[in-house]
Order: sequence, then C-alpha cells, then structure tokens
Amino acid sequence: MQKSLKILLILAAVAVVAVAVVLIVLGRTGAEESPGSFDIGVFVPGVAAGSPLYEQLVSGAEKVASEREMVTVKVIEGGFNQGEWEEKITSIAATGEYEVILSSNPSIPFVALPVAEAFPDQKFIILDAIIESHPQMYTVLYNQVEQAAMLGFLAGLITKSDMPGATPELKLGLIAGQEYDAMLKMILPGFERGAREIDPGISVDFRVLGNWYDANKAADLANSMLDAGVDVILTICGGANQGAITAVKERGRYIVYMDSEDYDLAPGTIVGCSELRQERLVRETLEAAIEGDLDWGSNRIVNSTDDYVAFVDNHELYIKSVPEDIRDTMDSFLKDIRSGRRSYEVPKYW
Ligand code: RBF
Repeated sequence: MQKSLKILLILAAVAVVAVAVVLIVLGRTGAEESPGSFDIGVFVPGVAAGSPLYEQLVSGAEKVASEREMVTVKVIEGGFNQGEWEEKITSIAATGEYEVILSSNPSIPFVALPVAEAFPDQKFIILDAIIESHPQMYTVLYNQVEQAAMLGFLAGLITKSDMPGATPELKLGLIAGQEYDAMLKMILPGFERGAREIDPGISVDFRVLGNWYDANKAADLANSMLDAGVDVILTICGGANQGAITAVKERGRYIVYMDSEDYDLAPGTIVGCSELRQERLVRETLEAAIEGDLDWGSNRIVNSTDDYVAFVDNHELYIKSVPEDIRDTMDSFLKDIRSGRRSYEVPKYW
C-alpha cells in the first residue's frame, strides 16, 4: 500500500516537471519570436472616418503591415474628447507592446510628453506636427502655408471670375474645427496670401466651429457666410466638412478642400483639392523606423518641391469644373511652386 502511494507520488512529481518543461519551452519559443516582430500602435486623435489625414494615417500603416510579415498594426481611435487623449496614449504605452506609437495632429507631441517621460523606452512618430527635439519622438510638419496658398490663389481667381457661383463681393471663407497654431500661423495666413496675390482687396471670413464633428453647425456657418456674399469656402473641420459642403452645393457656390483628392464628394462644387501625401509619408517613416534608420529626436518640414504637398490638377472633375483660363493661370503658378521658384516659408511658431 505504502509502496504504491510512493509510486503515485513519484509519477505525480514527474508529471509536474514534464508540464513545467513544456511550459518553459513554449514560453521560450514565444519569447524568441517577439524580438523579430515590429508592432505599431496607431493613435487616431478623433475618429478616422471623414478626416482625410487620419484615413491616410491608418491606410499607410496597414499597407506597411500587409507587406511585411513581422509588422502588426493596431488602430486605437481616441474619440473627440481631447481631455481623454493623454490617458488613452498612456494605456497604449503601458502595454509595452508597441515599438512605435504613430499619430498625426499638431497637439499630439505635447499631449504625449508626460507619457514619454513615464515610459522612457516608448518611441513616437507624429506627423502633421513639430516639436523641437525629443529623443523619443520623430515629427514631420507639412508646409501648410504653401498648401493653403495654392487654394487661396485658386479661390482668388474664382471670386474675381464670371463663373456662375461667383458673387460680386471679393469674399472668401474658411471654416476651422478649432483654433490652433498651425491654423493661425500657417493655414489662414497662407490662404489669405494666395488670394491677395490675385487681388489685395480680397477678404477671408474666418469662422471656428469648436469641434470636428458637428455637420449641422458647419452648415449654419457656411450659410451665414454665403449670405454675406462669400463664394468659395475652405472647410477644415473633419467629419463636419460634409455639412459645409452640402450647404455650399445647395447654393451653387464653391468649396476648396484640404488634405486629400476628394473631388468626387461633390462634383462641380469641390473645385480644388490640395493633397498631403500622408500615406506615402507614413510608409516611408515606418519603413525607416523598422530598418532602424529613423533619426529619433529630429524633425522635418516637407513641401511641394518634394511632392508631399500637392495641388491635384490632373483630376477630370477639376478640368471639367474650372474654366480653362483659370486653369492656365493655375498651371504657371503651380509650376513655380513645384520647381521652388515661388516659395512660402513656414514661420517658426513652435
Ligand atoms: N482634422 C481633421 O480632419 N479631423 C479632426 O478630428 C481633427 N482634430 C484635430 C484636433 C486638434 C487638437 C488639432 C490641433 C487639429 C485637428 N485637426 C483635425 C486638424 C488637422 O491636424 C489638420 O490641421 C487639418 O486636417 C488640415 O491639414
């Protein structure tokens, strides 16, 4: 009886050791695989749908993951309550899973500062943003003076034209989701500068929505501008853009659009798009990070001469909607910008 109990105990001990060995081996295998993998946490500061730069942020990262076996992407939408963003980025960093947190928006380097301090191994790639020098961050700013100037120049030509929606007043409009440095130091002044190259008497009615989603309020703002004689509106308010576009379309006036080639959203109403090649920038930057070639702590400004900022003039709806004489004037203006003969400096506002 005692002997069989002993045998039973020995067998149980052997079983425990065997299970432990199996678990250790499995664990090792897992640990051996992870050093080769590159995991990217994409933090969308808002929601991706309807915000062109965020859509490109996600698609660029997903393309990189689809091309490289060891790369994974997890997209986390931060939502519209900006007060929660730091906490959400903290919980992404706290997992310790992501080689890089990728995001896009001028406020994110500063929202992420305390997170970087709490997690000194966490790296951040932040596009559409700039921070002086932070060893855990890499930022890229688009020259949006230039981007907005291209649209201002076109809008100036249209407001002076005899196109059916052009009013006698020399008034343009800009609707912004909120006020922020890139808007006040680059986009608004760039839009005004481009327009005033056509006529110094052109004014820009600047309105702030207060959020990035309220399409009804964006329509109200657009309508009040249209009532005052505005004929071309630049709308930069994310998901709320649709409200402004619909209002402008109903009144037969015009929209110029930022960040993506979106003439199809409202053919004949959207008469100019200046694109940011964010998807390309996401891909190039992530590839450099994966290869270990990214210069952490540095920043970069990209523009038209390197084709990260581009007016889309080869789209059939641009050619169809905008009269030939205006397109001809745009042509030579764009040639000057692309070649660097005409340039718009980014003022150092950070
Ligand atoms: N742009 C969007 O299209 N959608 C957004 O939800 C959005 N949220 C923003 C939040 C903050 C705090 C800031 C500073 C900018 C935001 N932008 C947003 C603007 C975006 O960064 C960029 O300036 C515009 O898309 C024009 O290129």
